[in-house]
Amino acid sequence: MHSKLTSSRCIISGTGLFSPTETINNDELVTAFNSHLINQTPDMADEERNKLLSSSAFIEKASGIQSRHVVNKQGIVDSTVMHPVLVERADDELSLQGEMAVAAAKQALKNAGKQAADIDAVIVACSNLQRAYPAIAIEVQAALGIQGFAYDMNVACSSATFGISNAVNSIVAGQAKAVLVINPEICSGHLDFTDRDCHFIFGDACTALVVEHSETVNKTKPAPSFEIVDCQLVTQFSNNIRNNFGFLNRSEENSNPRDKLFMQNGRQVFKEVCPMAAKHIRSQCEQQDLDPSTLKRLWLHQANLSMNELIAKKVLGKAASREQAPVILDQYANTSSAGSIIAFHLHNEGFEAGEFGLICSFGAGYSIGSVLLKAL
Ligand code: CO8
Repeated sequence: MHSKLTSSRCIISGTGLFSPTETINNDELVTAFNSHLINQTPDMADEERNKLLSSSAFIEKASGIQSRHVVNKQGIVDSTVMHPVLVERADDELSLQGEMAVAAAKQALKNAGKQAADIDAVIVACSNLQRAYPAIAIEVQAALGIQGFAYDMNVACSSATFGISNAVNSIVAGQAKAVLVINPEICSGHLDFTDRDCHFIFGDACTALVVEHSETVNKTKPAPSFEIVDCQLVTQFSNNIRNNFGFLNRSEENSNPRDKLFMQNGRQVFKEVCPMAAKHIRSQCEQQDLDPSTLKRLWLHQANLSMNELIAKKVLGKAASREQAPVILDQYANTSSAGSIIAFHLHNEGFEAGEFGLICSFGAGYSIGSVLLKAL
């Protein structure tokens, strides 16, 4: 049982990031894509085929992405394979997703000045879970030696912000004093590297945050503290980002293998999600009596550079500098729910006490989650 805490202020007290060591730049990815296309279309006239080739120039212009971290490079850049190649692990070994989660979580614990014994809940929140059960979160809980409870959850790109909101609710409800929210995203596993429209979009990474009660924060920890002032969540059904992978696939006869991987109508997503996200943030600020132009930093979901520039401009009322709206998608690509947290982890410096910043994720569902933070 927990001792009674006197108020219910929740703090992000430390963050962690695990980046796989292997990276693929646009040229390497495009070479693999184009070689695969040439191998698949031996009878096509060059003139016809040239129209179907991918290009680094397009990728950087359309998305802002230059490179991405991946859990396995060799399989992805081999034009005869075109997907990550992984070795299946025995049930008594730590899973790959568990391994990424443990690495990011250890860093977050260190930055928060916490031990495993100080944590009483683990939430693994991400777009793609490696297995149905037992929960990756429970495996991570055991690997770290944490007591209490753990569960997995999935709200696609908004998994981290919805996870933070759940952590706050658990703390306010008295179920937990300190929660680890972990986002192990292996997006390369669910990406069709032979589809020109999306082969460049994603990368792999894992982030972790310690969310805890204000009264338990370690005063000598290395990381800055941010109070969670408000979490706002919204969802609105859309088929524009969809993945039909699921446990009934085996039973569904003649189903299409392509839609068991990531699919999107990117243009439509862009058009619909940008105004939704900007309106969402502005209305959250209004409810908090906060002028959105005074937000010191916007840690936005990292899917597309133009999308972020547009949203930041609509929120702040003028074009945002890289300092105001940090960009990490150039080096990480879209890491789904980890993206906004990577931006927060790498760019949370320079705050005076009382200044505000905001984490906002947006993506499949559609789902939007925004977390208003005040520097302490
Ligand atoms: N190389 C060269 N040309 C290309 C390529 C390529 N690789 N791809 C497309 N083209 C061509 C097209 O054929 C088209 O040609 P034409 O004009 O002749 O028809 C032209 O380039 C323009 O194509 P688009 O209109 O598709 O290009 P856009 O400018 O719209 O850019 C983007 C495409 C980058 C996809 C852009 O639309 C975008 O980023 N949209 C937003 C996407 C987004 O935010 N999605 C969120 C999804 S993430 C999420 O929610 C998490 C899901 C779970 C993750 C699962 C892990 C896998």
